Amino acid sequence: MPQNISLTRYLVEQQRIDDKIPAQLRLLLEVVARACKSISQAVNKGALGGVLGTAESENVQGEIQKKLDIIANEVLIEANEWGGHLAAMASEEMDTIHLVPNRYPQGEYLLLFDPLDGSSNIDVNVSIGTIFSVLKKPEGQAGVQESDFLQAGNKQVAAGYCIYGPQTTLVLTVGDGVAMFTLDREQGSFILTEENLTIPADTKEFSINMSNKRHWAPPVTRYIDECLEGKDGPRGKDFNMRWIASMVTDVHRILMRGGIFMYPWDKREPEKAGKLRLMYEANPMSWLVEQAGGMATNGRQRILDLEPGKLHERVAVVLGSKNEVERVTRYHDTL
Ligand code: P6P
Repeated sequence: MPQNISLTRYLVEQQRIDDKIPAQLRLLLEVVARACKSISQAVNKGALGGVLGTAESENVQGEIQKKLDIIANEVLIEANEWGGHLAAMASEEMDTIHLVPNRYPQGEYLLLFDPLDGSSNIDVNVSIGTIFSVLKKPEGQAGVQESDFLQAGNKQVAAGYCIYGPQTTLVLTVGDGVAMFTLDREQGSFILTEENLTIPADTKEFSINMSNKRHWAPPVTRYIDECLEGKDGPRGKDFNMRWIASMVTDVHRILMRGGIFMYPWDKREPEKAGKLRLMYEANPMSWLVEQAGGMATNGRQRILDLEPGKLHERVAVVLGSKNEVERVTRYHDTL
């Protein structure tokens, strides 16, 4: 691994090599990274910064917002408004899209984000993160409306997350593999620490909230039961379980060492399809996982091919080590 390659140098070199990163997209990614550095500072202050606890308000999902949810959302909005690279933004924390104010130049990109995923972990000092997805504004139209955001995940031009944990780490794809950058707080810059992250096709580690077991569909119950039977059952090997209840952290573990992450369909709210959001959680994470050689479905279909009907649409998620995700799909096809 070449030493001390900053995010900026990486993006410039990637742009020079295959022009996958036009100048405006490079600017967008650098601005998002800078915003993540500010969010990391606020998260790391914790109680000392008076940023813990709830904000006495609800988001569009009907969830009580944490103070840091709102801070992170505002940091991302303010950082991205003036650069001229964006046409509009969408966030888990906002009912509808946020247009770039007329006083600033309009760009050709659409930015979607979950500003602080894993909020329930904020007050107990467990890793959380920012998830982002970049789409292009449809060609040849002046303004932007919410319907312009309703594009399948296979239309993304960039996707990534920043995890605020023992290290602050930015993980990014522009469609040419997955790169990881670790924040060097002395230099104040993200330094390339892994290129071409690869998810092993097999695993012995599953990630699911077991307390929901009685609500799952039979194929998921069968898959998890077989994992729990271990080497005495049809799988012939023992499994381990991890559930951090912070998607960005569970998915990061899978990108680093393999595994299968599941937030499946649940009969409690059948019309919602699942808990996680398609546009700014499942789509970016699914592209990252596929770019690292893994697989991502809703149990039956490739997540990146799903056509969204609304901005805050939810979806069932099964992603990670390819052979395990394929097994879950087979069980859905047979049950
Ligand atoms: P549960 C966090 O609130 C989140 O949206 C994801 O980050 C995480 O995977 C999931 O919800 C955890 O849900 O039901 O286990 O609390």
